[in-house]
Amino acid sequence: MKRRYAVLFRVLLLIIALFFILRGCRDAGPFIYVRLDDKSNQSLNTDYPGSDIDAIEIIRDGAVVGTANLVVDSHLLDGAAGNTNKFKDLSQILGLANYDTKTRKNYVALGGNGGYVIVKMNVPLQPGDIVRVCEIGAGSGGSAEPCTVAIARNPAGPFRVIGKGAGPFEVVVPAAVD
Ligand SMILES: [Ca+2]
Repeated sequence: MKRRYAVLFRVLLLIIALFFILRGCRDAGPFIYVRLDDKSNQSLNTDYPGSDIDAIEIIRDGAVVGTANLVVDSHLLDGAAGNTNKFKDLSQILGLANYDTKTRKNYVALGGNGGYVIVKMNVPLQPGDIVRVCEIGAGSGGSAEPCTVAIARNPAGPFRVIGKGAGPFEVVVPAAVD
């Protein structure tokens, strides 16, 4: 009987150890995924409903050192009921900002509250880095629509929200992100 308890105890210890090892693997490594969640509730009866994202850039020491290079997940909406979002080309969020003020193209519209996109950056984020979200604001012929910025080590998360803004805006990667 005692022996059986000893075996059970060891199995239990093994399970606990495995749990912590697997958890460590799941959430280790640098922050390299960025998630934008559309928080807008207006301008939803347009061809470009919600937050209009041209690019996500990483700025370090005053220079752009990285951009989004892969869309890993997204949920684009159509805005108001009966409306159609004509800017669903997700490739437009990749690379450097290239919004064309004449043709008013080269961005993706998230579609309003509930729309989101998750991208992988080509450079891991470091504390102190600036994440610049190039949202097409009033200054570029659109209207500024808010979205939140969250970062993660893995595409499935967990994601930590590090800021919110509308129009072109910047958030700093905090030193203590765990
Ligand atoms: Ca673009």
